[in-house]
Amino acid sequence: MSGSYNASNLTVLHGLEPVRERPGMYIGSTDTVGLHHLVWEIVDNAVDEANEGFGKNIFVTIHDDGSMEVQDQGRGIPYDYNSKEKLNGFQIVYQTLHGGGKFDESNYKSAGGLHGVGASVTNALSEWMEVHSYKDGEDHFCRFTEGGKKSTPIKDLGETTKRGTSVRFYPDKTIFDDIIWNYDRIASHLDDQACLTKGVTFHLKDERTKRSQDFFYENGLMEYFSRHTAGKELLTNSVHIDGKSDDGIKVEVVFGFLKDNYDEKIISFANGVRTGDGGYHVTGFKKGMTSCYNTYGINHGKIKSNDSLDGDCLREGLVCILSVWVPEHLLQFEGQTKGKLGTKEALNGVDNIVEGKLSYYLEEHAAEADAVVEKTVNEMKVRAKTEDDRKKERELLKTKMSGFNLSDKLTPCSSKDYKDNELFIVEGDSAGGSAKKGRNPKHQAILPL
Ligand code: 0RA
Repeated sequence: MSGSYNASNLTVLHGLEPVRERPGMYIGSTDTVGLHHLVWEIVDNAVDEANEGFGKNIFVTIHDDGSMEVQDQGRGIPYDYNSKEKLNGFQIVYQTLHGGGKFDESNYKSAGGLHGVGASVTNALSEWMEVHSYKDGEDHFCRFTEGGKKSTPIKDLGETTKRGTSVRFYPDKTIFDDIIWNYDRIASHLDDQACLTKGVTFHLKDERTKRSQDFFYENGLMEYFSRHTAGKELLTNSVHIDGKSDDGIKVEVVFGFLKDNYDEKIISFANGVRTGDGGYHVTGFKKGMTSCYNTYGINHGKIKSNDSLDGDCLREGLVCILSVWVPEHLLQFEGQTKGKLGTKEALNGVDNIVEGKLSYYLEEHAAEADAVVEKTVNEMKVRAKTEDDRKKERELLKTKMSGFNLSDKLTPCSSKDYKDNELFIVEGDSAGGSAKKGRNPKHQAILPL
């Protein structure tokens, strides 16, 4: 495929240069984590296309030569010339920064890359990239080289029965520490994506080892929940809530409580990205949930009207999968690794949806609600007990400590006339020894560290 074009046909663009100058700003790092971001960006485009209802399969292949391929069954990239942008479709998607993967700006874009900057970042950090658009029965092809700087003219490769887009790239060795794909990392990412994109199968194939795996969730988060709790005894059935806030934030959450378990496990996502550090959506969920169990507890006489359930105690044994899709103009990630949702609107958005639906659910499932309230009240008693013990222990230590010396290493001076006294802090015991010899014992104290 290479070699059949000549230099006079090459398009030179400077648009991607900033990505090569500061890769960290776009993919976080140039270590193995950053390397894999190149794949997430390409997978995002395929997922976006599937989320819009185009394509039920996404194929991810790690090739023998170290290149990576992602193929979808969507509408195919429109390769024709876009007179407004003065670029063809391949150029817009793969050579334009912040141009995103779509011309028809979809409202809820996957943001697997750090800033959801799009597939052009992958191109910018690749030695080469080859793209096929299978559209209207025809195969159109383009190859980029030198970090997306050069591209062949679009080639019509004739008829095809395929449909969708295929992207294959080889990362730039001068940018990345090592080009070593990690099968497990990719598998786990695709597993997450599959649960968030129900009905779509992600096929992973590793040509190096012949290992392969499919990821598919018919019921999305609910199935993810049941797989995560498999073999564990549940205190309640799982609760499934979904809805859309006034700001257009789509919320889906599945949660339940494990029996005899005191961990809190909240797995959260925002626009398909795992938010390992939580954020406003998680806070909103906690707020809504605590409020509903409190209202239930008070209305049903399980807790006194001026008492309330402690959120931490309530969440012991909780397993929760929370996913939100924030419209692009509100989407914001925070923190060093962008693992935290910074969209403030998500707090009230999630809270309102959870409160609205969970309050009904609890009234209709009183036995389950009672079990959770009872578990929480018990846990609060246990904690109060330890709190009492702690208080007692502190009092005890306080009395023991009276008459306590700052340090047994301190060599005090004899005078109690503080304003004439000096304290010498010296490094090490031997320095302390010398200082002791040369000091004025009346006014000079020595403390070796
Ligand atoms: C712009 C418009 C249309 C599809 C796409 C972009 C598109 C981009 C990518 C990138 C990877 N896979 C993709 N699949 C589709 C819609 C074109 C139409 O309406 O036919």
